[in-house]
Amino acid sequence: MERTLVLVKPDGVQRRLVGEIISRLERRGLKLLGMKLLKPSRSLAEKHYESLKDRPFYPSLIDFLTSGPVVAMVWEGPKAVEAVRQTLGATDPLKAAPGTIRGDLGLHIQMNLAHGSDSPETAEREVNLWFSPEELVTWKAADEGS
Ligand code: DAT
Ligand code: MG
Repeated sequence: MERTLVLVKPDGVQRRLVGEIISRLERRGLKLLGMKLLKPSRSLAEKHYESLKDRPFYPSLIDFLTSGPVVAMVWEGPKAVEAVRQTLGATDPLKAAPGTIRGDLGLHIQMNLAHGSDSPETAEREVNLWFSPEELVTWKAADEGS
């Protein structure tokens, strides 16, 4: 089993697409372990996108991520990292396949609705950055085997 961090970015919250995005991840078969709404601090956003700090769009990306509330979530499942990235679609919504969140709901590369960790290692770092261990719940679904 893998865990991965998902953020509904400020554009997704402002467009009232939180439920739509959660619904798609639930229907994919992933399990929700933690969720909260918060307006990220600059420091949190900078740590989150640390690996992109030399890219020209980085200042604008930090401004965007801190511009309003986001919904941060941890989802679990087999190959959850890859499954979430597939359900999100390509970074640029114009290149994202129809049927994906970004391909169906977005047009703008920065306002691309949601974030998903890009590897199991990144996922571990990001889950620990956004959540404390007490904020994550381990539970068993009725349709899971023992
Ligand atoms: P992803 O969110 O698909 O993992 P990423 O980690 O490469 O993509 O980039 C993080 C975010 O930065 C991305 O969701 C949107 C923004 N971004 C990426 N490439 C960009 C570009 N060329 N111009 C503007 N924003 C960009
Ligand atoms: Mg990324």
